[in-house]
Amino acid sequence: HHSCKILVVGGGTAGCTMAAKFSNKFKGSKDTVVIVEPSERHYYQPMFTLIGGGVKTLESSYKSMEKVLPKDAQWIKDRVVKFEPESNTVTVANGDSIQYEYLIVALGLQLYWNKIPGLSEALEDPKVPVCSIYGPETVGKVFRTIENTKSGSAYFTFPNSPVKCPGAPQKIVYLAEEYWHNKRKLQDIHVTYNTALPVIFGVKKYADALWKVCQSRNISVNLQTNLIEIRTSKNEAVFQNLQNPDELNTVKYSMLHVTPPMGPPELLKNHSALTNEAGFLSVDPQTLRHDKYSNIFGLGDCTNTPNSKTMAAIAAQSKVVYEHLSADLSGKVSKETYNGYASCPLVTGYGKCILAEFDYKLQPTETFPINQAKEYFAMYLLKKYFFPYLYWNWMLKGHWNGPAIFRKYLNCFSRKEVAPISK
Ligand code: FAD
Ligand code: UQ1
Repeated sequence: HHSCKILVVGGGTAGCTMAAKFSNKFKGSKDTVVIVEPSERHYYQPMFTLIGGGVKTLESSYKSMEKVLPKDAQWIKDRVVKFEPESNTVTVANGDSIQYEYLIVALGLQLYWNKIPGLSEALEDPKVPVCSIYGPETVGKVFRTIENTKSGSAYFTFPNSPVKCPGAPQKIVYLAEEYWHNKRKLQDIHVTYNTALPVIFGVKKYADALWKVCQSRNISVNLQTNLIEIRTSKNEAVFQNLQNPDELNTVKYSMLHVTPPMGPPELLKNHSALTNEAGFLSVDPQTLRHDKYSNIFGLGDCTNTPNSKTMAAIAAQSKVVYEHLSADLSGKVSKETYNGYASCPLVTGYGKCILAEFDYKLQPTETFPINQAKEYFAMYLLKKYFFPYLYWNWMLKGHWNGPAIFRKYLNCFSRKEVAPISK
């Protein structure tokens, strides 16, 4: 039986960042901050896109969990199996219970591979040209599959569910297309992006730019088209027209890149007092405090807030949770609010990137004094070199709250409309 002041559940992006912020605050007292996290490895998931494109290695995407979790926090290497918010207790798999004063829930999203019949078997079979950048255990097959594709129809999917980094399913389309272009294979390969969404991207400014990218490169885009089955032995994929659900369309693929359905972790779905109907943790979208239990906060991919589920969002959210929880501890009230900021570096090729930044209202909230809907080499360099550095060295150590503080100053140099900074 343990007890602590602040219990952090999940040691991924959001959990590790929060644990670092509070360990920095309470230096040296090991039972103040406790983290429960079962994994041996901590992955920088944005790297998976570039691994799929053959630009980076899997080894460059992770570090051992022990090295990244803050030294001044206690790590319990186990998984939570039960929440008892009425008695401020959680239970872990080995049966131990942990009592807390404050709980931070950062469980991320779960990938539901099994929701698509045929998918898991197809991914595991090295001879089948079906792959996915979404899992650490699946991403290694992606670039090999792209290299081995010499003709036929290549399909890329976006599922009918919330997705982390909703730009990633199409970034891999652009990398694969450019790879085949450079290898002079494109006359024999037709590239199609089938998305369950009614739009190519949620923010109009960037959607307009992405439509132009697809048109100029002959990439077919089908909206409201949802993958529901894979028939591995025949290289067939079945898509459903979401506007007319009776209409099924079977296609033959020479390559299939799947973004799997995602949702809240099973564990949260079993605790309806903590979640909304879909199973996401119910928090106030401005303060990230739980709707019902005032000593619980949540951030990252597991919450019901309607921002785009990205690391960039977590950077901004982490400051808000930190300020509110710290204010509680000292009997004060914080006015800090989260405006839904999220960012998505939309890699459109080897050396090109549209850096989308926006808020809850889906208004562009750009950091740099240029039109970020354009493709830039500099943004690609940020994605490839700077963001990973920022992540491991600043964010996971509790020192990165997103680019909001730069936005105001950098935009002094432009005449661009700037959305107000949440303060
Ligand atoms: P995670 O980091 O997924 O962490 C959840 C943690 O909870 C895990 O460590 C897990 O082991 C742990 N856990 C699960 N169950 C339990 C349990 N029962 N008990 C205890 N712990 C548990 N974001 C960007 O900003 N820019 C990008 O370019 C970008 N690209 C991406 C590309 C891809 C292919 C992917 C997959 C993601 C990308 N993202 C990007 C999104 C980003 O990686 C996520 O939004 C972010 O990592 C989510 O952080 P999190 O802490 O909420 O969840
Ligand atoms: C960001 O802050 C961040 O978190 C570390 C990312 O995750 C990898 C991002 O992809 C982006 C784009 C940001 C936003 C940062 C700037 C400088 C625009």
